[in-house]
Amino acid sequence: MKTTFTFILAIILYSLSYAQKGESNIDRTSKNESFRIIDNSNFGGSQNILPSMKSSKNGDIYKVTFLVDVSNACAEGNIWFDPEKHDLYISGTFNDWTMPGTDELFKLQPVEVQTEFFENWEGFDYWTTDLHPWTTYQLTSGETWETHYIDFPGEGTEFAWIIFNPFETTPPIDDTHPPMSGNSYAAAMQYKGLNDNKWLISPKMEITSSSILMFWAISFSHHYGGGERMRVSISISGNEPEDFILISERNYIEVPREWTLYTYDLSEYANHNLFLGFQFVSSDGEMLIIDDITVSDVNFPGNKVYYQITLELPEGVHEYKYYLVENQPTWDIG
Ligand SMILES: [Ca+2]
Ligand SMILES: [Ca+2]
Repeated sequence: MKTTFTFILAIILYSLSYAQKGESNIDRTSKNESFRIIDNSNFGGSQNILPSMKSSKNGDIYKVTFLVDVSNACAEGNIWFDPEKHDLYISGTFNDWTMPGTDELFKLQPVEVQTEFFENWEGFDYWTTDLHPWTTYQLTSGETWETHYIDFPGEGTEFAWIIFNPFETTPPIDDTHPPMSGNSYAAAMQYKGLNDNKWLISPKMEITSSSILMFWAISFSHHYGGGERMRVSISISGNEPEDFILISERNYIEVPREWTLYTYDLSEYANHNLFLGFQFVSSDGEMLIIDDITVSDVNFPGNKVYYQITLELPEGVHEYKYYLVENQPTWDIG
């Protein structure tokens, strides 16, 4: 009876998509507190309650898991969901709209959800050298070399890393130096001295046993000898250069003139909060370019708050809503 269940999901998803539009999720006639949704997502998706469901069938009963991201959920009365103070209940047609807070069977539990860290540098202003929430450090000082055959904003000035757009140089060089994705990439340029040392350090993320780091890098040119030199490091303490441990091979990698994929298994750092460090260490180079940095299966503690409940439901149409409960049951349903 798969088709019937599809119908159930359609109803359920309809209910959720209604919630995602930022409208009130419940009648305002009683003392109800429900979630209305405010779009305030700053990482990944575009809604701040992200519904996700898994189900399996056992006889006539479907086991349905409801998973919600309540990181930025706000209840009526402008009450922001606070995991320290509030509980989360589900109520609906399947429990005759039981008063939230009266039956522990319908209480959602907090869970950790793995997601992917991804940076393609498309969310930054072109030519900015402020890469927040990434951190940059410049351990050398002095102006960068100018490039003979192109001009671009900020060329020749002193900076650590820059968001470089090859479509907007004069002349454009997107044909010879295209990004791995989109319009831009992060780049470090050699300063007017030898043995450069410029760091690009990621936001913090919690590593799991299946986390893998992948990124693409390329040398701008080989005018000055070998490929640009890079070191890849991690820190499980702070995000200052001295906190980092080298994970790339030898003392440095020489990056080819073609886009090259680098992959590092991070599983040995599972359950640690970790920063990634990309270090430009060319001796007398030109420009190192990085794009599309991915870390699979990470947690973002303190950033995302997920709650989950699994219910056994018969075939049929079920409508439901989520309710915030503080201290005592939220409302009488008469
Ligand atoms: Ca120039
Ligand atoms: Ca890009």
